[in-house]
Amino acid sequence: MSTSTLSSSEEMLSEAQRILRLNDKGSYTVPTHGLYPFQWNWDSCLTALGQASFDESRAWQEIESLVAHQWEDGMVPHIVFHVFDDGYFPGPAVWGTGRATPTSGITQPPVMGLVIEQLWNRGSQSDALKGRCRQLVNAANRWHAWFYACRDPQDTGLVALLHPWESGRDNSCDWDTALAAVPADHVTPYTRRDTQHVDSSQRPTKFEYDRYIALVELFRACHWDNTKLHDASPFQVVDPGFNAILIHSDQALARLAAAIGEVAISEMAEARASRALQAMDTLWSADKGQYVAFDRIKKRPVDSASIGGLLPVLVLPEGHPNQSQVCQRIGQILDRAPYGVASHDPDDTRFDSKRYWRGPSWLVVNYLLIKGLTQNAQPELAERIRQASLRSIAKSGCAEYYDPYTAEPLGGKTFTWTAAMVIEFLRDVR
Ligand code: 9WN
Repeated sequence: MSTSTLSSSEEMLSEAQRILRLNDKGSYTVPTHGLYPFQWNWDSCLTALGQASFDESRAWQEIESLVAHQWEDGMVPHIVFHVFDDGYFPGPAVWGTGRATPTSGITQPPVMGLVIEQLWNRGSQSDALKGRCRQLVNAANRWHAWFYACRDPQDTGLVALLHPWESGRDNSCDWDTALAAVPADHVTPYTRRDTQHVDSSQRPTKFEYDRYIALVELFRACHWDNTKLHDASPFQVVDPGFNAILIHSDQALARLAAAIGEVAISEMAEARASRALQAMDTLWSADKGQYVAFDRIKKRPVDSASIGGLLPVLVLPEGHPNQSQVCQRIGQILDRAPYGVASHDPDDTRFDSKRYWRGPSWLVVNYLLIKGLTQNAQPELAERIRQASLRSIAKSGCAEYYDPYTAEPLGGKTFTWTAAMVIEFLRDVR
């Protein structure tokens, strides 16, 4: 039923629950069968929001099964390869991280903090769950501390991404210039799997993939030593979207830790968040009227207006001078397309409404924008995004992403985190 019309909230909800169950492997959920046959970090955390609506314990378990593979240094990896499957490239042998259960060696947007706060606040708050919550609060705290220790060695207050996949917005135009400078002449020959599942016009190019793999091979040669990777990496980009998610999660962690009596963690999270929030304004571009990424290798701002530069709406405090421009930009992008917020500036010549993160609308991003806009007293704009997202679902089912002009379903189908977001978006109308 992935691409047929869903005409009512009830139908959407039942399709979303069907997909969460379809992709459930028992203790973790795959994003979709075939294209992504393992556990992905931010997918799983956001998936837990949907699972909580029908099975609270299973929702906590989804995050626990990820955190069970947290590295000793605190990093929570972006993929856990629970069961071997050769349908995905790059698999465990390419990563070569040497873990008992193989994992990738990079991370992903830290949404865990904001998700566990929601699970706790909305849940039964039983004694048993409090113990489980405490464990995840400690894990999130270690992970967030790891970011500032290993991805901000100059103590700027903001963390860098060392690989485009860490952003979760893999081939956003934001990474083009930094990625182009990554040497890729000696990449081991490989066969892509993604383009065997999805049309290549919707996926990154070979030029980009060569560089993705070159970075993995370089980090593997550094034995995945996070005390060395930042300085060794030819790709170091500070992304406003990623940093906003980290700050927002630290703010959530501070509240949640306080609520369950973890006072020291609450104070640490609060201190990290307020310091990073101050540093965020170094990424403001008056010219573009939004935040932009910063390339630490080239030592200059990145000339690219993507959705990443609008995600700071998640953390802008009331009365912040950039608040109205950020909200206005989000509204302008939404005015251009009826099916959700495009992931890139439609006026940029690189905009592509069908290719991965270079234009399509993603429900998880729409969700984060809605959260930010709601906090920023913009309920009408938030509601427009929610309705646009639901229109995509009604027309095209739970796809990985959508053409924002037509709602054409793109990428993988019967997609887990999209289904979870549907449940989230329907909470208000059920
Ligand atoms: C690489 C699973 C993941 C998402 C990312 C999305 C895509 C992987 C890929 O799929 O990335 O991590 O192979 O393209 O960009 O955000 O977590 O859904």
